[in-house]
Amino acid sequence: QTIVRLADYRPSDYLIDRVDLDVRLHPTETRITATLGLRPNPAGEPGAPLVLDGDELTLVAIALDGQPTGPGAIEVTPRSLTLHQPPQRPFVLEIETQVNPSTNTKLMGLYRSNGVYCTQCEADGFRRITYFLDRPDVMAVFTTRIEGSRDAAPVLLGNGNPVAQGEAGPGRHYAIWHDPHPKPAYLFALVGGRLGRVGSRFTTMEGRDVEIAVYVEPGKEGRADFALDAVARSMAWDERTFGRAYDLDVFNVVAVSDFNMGAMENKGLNIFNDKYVLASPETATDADYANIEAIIAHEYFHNWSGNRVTCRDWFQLCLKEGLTVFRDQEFSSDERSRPVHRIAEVRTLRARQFPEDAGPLAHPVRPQAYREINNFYTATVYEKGAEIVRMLRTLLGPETFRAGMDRYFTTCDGTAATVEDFLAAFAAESGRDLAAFSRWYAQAGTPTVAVSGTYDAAARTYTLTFRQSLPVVATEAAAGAAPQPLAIPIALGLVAPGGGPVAAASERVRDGVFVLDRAEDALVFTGLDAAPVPSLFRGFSAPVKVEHALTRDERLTLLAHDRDAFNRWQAAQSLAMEVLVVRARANAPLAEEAGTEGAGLAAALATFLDGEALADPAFAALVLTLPGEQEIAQAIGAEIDPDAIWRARQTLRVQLGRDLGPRLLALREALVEPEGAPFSPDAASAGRRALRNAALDLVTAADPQAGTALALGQVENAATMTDRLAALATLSLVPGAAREAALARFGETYRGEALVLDKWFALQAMIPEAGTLERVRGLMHHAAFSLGNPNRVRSLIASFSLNNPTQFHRPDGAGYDLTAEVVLALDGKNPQVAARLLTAFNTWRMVEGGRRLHAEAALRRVAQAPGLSPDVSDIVGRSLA
Ligand code: DPP
Ligand code: ZN
Repeated sequence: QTIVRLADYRPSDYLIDRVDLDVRLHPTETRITATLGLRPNPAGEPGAPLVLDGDELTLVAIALDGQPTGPGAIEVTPRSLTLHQPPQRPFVLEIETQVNPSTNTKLMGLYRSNGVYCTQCEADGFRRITYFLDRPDVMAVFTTRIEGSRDAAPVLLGNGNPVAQGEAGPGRHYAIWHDPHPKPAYLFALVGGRLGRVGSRFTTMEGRDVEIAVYVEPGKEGRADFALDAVARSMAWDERTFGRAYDLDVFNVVAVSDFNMGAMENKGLNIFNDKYVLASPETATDADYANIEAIIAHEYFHNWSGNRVTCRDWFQLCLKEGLTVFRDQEFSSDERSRPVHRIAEVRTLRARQFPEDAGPLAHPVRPQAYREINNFYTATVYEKGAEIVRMLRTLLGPETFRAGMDRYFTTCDGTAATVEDFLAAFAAESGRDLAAFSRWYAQAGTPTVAVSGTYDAAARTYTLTFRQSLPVVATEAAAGAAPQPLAIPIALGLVAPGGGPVAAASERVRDGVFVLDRAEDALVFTGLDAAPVPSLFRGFSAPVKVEHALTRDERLTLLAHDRDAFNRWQAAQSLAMEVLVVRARANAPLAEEAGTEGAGLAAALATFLDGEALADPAFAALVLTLPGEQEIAQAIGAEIDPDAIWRARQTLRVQLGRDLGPRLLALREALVEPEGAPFSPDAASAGRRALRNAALDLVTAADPQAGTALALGQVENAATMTDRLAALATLSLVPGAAREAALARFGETYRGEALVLDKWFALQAMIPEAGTLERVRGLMHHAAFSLGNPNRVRSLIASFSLNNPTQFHRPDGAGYDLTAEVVLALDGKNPQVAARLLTAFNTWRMVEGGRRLHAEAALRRVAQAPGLSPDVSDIVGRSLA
C-alpha cells in the first residue's frame, strides 16, 4: 500500500475537458461508453504516458480518435489503463467498460440499493465506472445519457439539467442530462429506479426558477416534505448570509437505504442516506429532524463550497468539509437556537474529535500523508476544520470575514483550490498576517491553554496570564516536530463577584476578543474595585482544553450570571466534571450521594431550574446533562477504568435525580403538550420534549420503580417518536421484565420500519450491562439485521463499540473480540464501513493495563488476518504503530 504525500503533488500531465457518458443500466451487466476529450496539460510533463485510474473494471472496447489502438499502444488492468504515447494535441478516447451493480457491496461506484441504481464517487469511486483521471483537479463538462428499463427504472436522473428523453427500444427508455459547470469526477452521479417524488419551486435572487424535488421509496412521499422544505430554506439562507445563489434549473435529492456516508453533494443531484431524508412524527425523533435539516443544508451549501470551488487534491478536504460544516452549523444556529446549537457542536467535538486528536489516529486538519483517503473523512477534518473557520471569523470580525468569503468564492470560482488560496482571500481582505493562524491546519493535537488570574487590590488591577502548550504528535508524515504557537482567539469578559458586568478595559481586547499568539502572554485590566470572575473562551471561541482553576463559587457565579450562555453551561459542566473525575479516579463505588460537591451541584441546579427552566427548556435540558463517559475519560487521560467512570456518573445522576426530583416532576407536568396540539419539529417544541425527557431520565436513575411506571406510560401513549424512544431509553437502563417486555413490543410494532428498528438496535447495544454482548450477538440474527447495510451495522455494532464504553471495554476483552470479529466479517464486503468500525479502538492505549492487553491482542488478530482491505489495514497499522 503506497503512501501519498502532499509534498509530492504534481499537476496532471493530461486534462479532460469534456466527458460524454452513455450508461446502459442492467442489473448485472451495465455497459458504460465514455467519450473523453483530452489534451496535454501545459503544466504537465510533455510526452508522459497517460495513465487512467480504474478499479475492478472490465474493458470492452477502446478507440483513439475513432480508430482502434495499435498493438502494444495500451496496457490494461482492472486498476489502470495506460496509453504509452498519447498524442501531444487534443484527442478523443472512447472507452467501453462493463460493471456489475448487483454485486457491488462496497457501495462505491455504481450499485443497487433496494433495486435502485445509484452511484457514490467521492473520493475515488468514479474509477469503478470507467477509466479516468480520477483526481479532483481534473475538471470536465459532463453530458450523461442514461438508458434503462422503463419498468425497473422509470426515473432516470443525472447531474445538471435534463435535456432530452425518449424511447430506447422495447421496454427501454433514456434520459440525457447536461451539466454546464466543469467538475471533478467525484461529483458525478446518476440514479435509475422506481421512486416517489415530492417537488416545489424556488426562485433565486438572480431570478432563476429552480425546480426542486426529493425522491424516496414509493409510498414514503409523505415523509419527504420536511427535507424538501429544508432545501428551500437552505437556498434562501445561503443567498441571505453569503450571497450565494443556485446555478442550475433543477435540484434533486434522492434517498437510498444503502449508503456509506450521510449524504453526497453531487452537482445538482444530491444522494442521501434515507436516514437523513425521511421524517414523520411517528418515526423520527427531534434529533432526526435536526440532522435532516443540517445535512440537507450541508450538501446544498457544498454547491459553492466544494463544487463551484473544489479541492486541488484530497489533502485539501477540509477546504470544502470544514468550511461547509461551519456553514451548516451557522444555518442551524440561525434556524434554531444559537447557544443550544453551539453547546451541541462542542459536545460532539469533545466526544469525537478530542479523543481522535489524542490517539494513534491523530492527524492535522490538513493531513500531510495518507494511504487510504477514505479514512480521512474524520471528526478532525470536519469538526475541527469548522472550528478553524469559526476562529477566522472571530479573529477578523463578521464584516471582514464575509468580505473574505466573497473574495474566496469570486477568485476561486471554477477552480480546484487549496487552503492557501482560502487564507489568501482573508489576508488580502484584512491586511493581516495569518501565518500563525495557518498552523491550525498543519499541527495535530488539541492545544491546552493554562490560565491564571491575580487581583492587585492596591493597584486595582487584574492580570490574566495565558500559556499555550501543544502536544507533540508524531504522524506518518512527520516525526513529531516541535509545534509552533498558534493564534488562539479568546473571547472573554469579566463578571462582578455578585453578578453583573465589570467596566474594566484592556486595549488588547477588541470586540471582546483577545488573541493569544505566542507561547505565553498576560492581559492587565485596570480600574477594578474587587476581584472579578473571568469568563473565558466565551462561545467556545477556540477548540482547546482550558486549564483554569476557578473556585466553586466562581463557577457558580458564572452559571448564575454570565451573559454568555455557553459559559453558563460550561460552568455547570465543569462543576460536574470535578466531582466525576475525583470519584472515577478514586474508583469509588456506586452510592446514593456524590458527597458535598455533588450536593452543591444539585443545589445550584435547583436554583437554576427554578429561575429559568421554563423560559428556555432546551438550554435547561443541556445544563442537566452530565458530561459523557468519553469526555470524562479524556479528562482523566490515562489508565482509564470505564466502569469507574460509569459508576461516578451514575452516582451523580442518582443524586441529581433525588435532590431535584420534585422539581423535575413539576417541570414534566408544566411542559406537557396540550391535548391535540399539532406536532411541530421546531426548536422550541423539541426543547420542551428534551427537558421533559431529561427529567424522566434523572428521576428514574434515583427511583427506578417510580420512573419505570412513568416511562412505561410514556412508551405506550407517546404522540411522537421522540417521546416514545426517550422513555424506552430510560427503561432500557432498568433491568427487569418491564424493560424486556417493552423492548419486545417496540420491536414488534416497528418490524417493517428499518430506520425505527435502527434506533431499537442502538438503544439495546448501549445498555451498560454485561448481558449486552450476548444481546448484540442475538440481534445480529434478527431478520432485519444485515451486515450488508451500513445503517444496520452502525446502529447495532457501532453503537456497541463506539457508544457503550463499559461493554466495549469489558475487562475480559469480549467486547474487543466482538468488534474485531465483525470488522473482519465486514471487510470483504464493505471495507469503508469496516474501517470506520475499527476506529472504536482509537482510545485503546488510554485504558488500564488488563484491558489494554486484550485490546492489543484483538488489534493484532485483525492485523494478521489475510487479505485485509487497504482501508482496514491502514487503520489497524496506525492504531498499533
Ligand atoms: N458526502 C460527504 C459530505 O458531504 C462527503 N463529501 O460530507
Ligand atoms: Zn461535506
